[in-house]
Amino acid sequence: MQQIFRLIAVVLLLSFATAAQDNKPQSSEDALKVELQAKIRSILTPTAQQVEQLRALFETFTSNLSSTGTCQQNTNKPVQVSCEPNHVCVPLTNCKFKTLNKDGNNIIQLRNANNNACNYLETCCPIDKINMSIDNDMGEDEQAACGIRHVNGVSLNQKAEFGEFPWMVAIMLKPEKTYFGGGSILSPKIVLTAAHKVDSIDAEKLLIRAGEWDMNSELERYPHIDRNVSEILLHDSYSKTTKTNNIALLVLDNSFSNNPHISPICLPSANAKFDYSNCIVTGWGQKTLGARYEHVLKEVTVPIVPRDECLEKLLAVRIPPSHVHPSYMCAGGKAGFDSCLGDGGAPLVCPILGNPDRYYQTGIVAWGVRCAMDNVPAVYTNVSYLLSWVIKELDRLGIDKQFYTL
Ligand SMILES: *[C@@H]1O[C@H](CO)[C@@H](O)[C@H](O)[C@H]1NC(C)=O
Ligand SMILES: *[C@@H]1O[C@H](CO)[C@@H](O)[C@H](O)[C@H]1NC(C)=O
Ligand SMILES: *[C@@H]1O[C@H](CO)[C@@H](O)[C@H](O)[C@H]1NC(C)=O
Ligand SMILES: CC(=O)N[C@H]1CO[C@H](CO)[C@@H](O)[C@@H]1O
Repeated sequence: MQQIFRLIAVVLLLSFATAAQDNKPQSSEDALKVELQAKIRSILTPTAQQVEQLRALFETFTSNLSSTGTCQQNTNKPVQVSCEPNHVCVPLTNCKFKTLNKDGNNIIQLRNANNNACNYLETCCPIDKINMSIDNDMGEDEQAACGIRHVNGVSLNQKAEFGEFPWMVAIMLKPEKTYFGGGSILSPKIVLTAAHKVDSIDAEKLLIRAGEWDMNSELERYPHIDRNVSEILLHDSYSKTTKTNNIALLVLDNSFSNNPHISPICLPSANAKFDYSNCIVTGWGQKTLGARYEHVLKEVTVPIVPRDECLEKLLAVRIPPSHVHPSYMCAGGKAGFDSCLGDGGAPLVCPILGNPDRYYQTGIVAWGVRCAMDNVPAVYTNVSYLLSWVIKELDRLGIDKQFYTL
């Protein structure tokens, strides 16, 4: 039945598109309605109850035909699909049934078994509760403080929630917009990433996407925002051959305006205290080596591993300590929980002691030995170690410290 509804929805929309093109007068529009209804009946020979459902669905789509026959259906909106009697799938924002929260919190429920007729970013909404014109106020208030995670209950399957890590950006390659690596926002115009991701590429080739969550969907509460890169700054002592001091800043051509789902991460102060046991790495990279890139942002909780212990564990898999420059640090090493290929440049953040909902960026995903192997930590750029360079550059660029300071 589900399939039939989808089919009808498509048929109806196509018909209206045709009607709109022809700019038919009222009379032929009415004729079209009658004809469509007759067609649907003849194709389906539905039961009385189904007729009622179809009528409701039909009314939903026909209600927005103006008297000139012009289709008012916003063609950028996803096709509405009936999910149960007198309900259609609409973006969560457009169903008055749900309470919405400006922060982007508590909005997304991951695939819900009772609601699996709709895309997981949509909801099965009673037809009389649909409001396609609910205001999409972006809440352009003050710039949000740094490092505030929008915690949203449990995260299933290591997936993050929409808007949960507002500093997270995807670095993409133009013109195809292919996912290339991760980064984090330090200020509306500055992105932090790993130097090895951007040491051989022109700034014009890069596109920075903030506020993204599901790469395959446009149904998120707030749209993602893309920015071009005007300059790539590699650490003064970065070595392309040995990859030491693996840190870079990207200067954007335009700022990310204030949005509830886009805000900076905090940089640690020189004597900052972290909770080392519950750090989080986020990215759209693979979960395990060979897996496909994730469409939905994933988060993995990893502990920081002290340097001595890390060198020992890496030596056990034949990585000599000399390969782990002091500008690197280690985290993770629990089978199945790791950053992986494609996460390069993505932030590793740790809760601030005494301030558990706020985070400092402690690391940048750099390299590892395969992925998610038991007892083999992954290697991250140590942000604290290279902090003086970052601050020096931010000061030179005239970036207000308030953006990235707790
Ligand atoms: C739909 O939402 C808009 C914006 O919030 C509101 O002004 C309007 O009254 C709503 N319409 C209905 C029918 O509730
Ligand atoms: C980025 O630059 C390209 C030209 O290279 C331009 O067409 C595009 O609109 C720019 N995008 C943004 C988001 O500024
Ligand atoms: C990172 O570098 C800082 C500053 O040199 C150092 O104090 C800290 O121990 C390093 N972190 C790790 C986990 O190695
Ligand atoms: C299904 C649908 O999009 N219905 C809309 C038709 O237009 C009115 C007002 O323009 C909206 O209130 C409906 O939600």
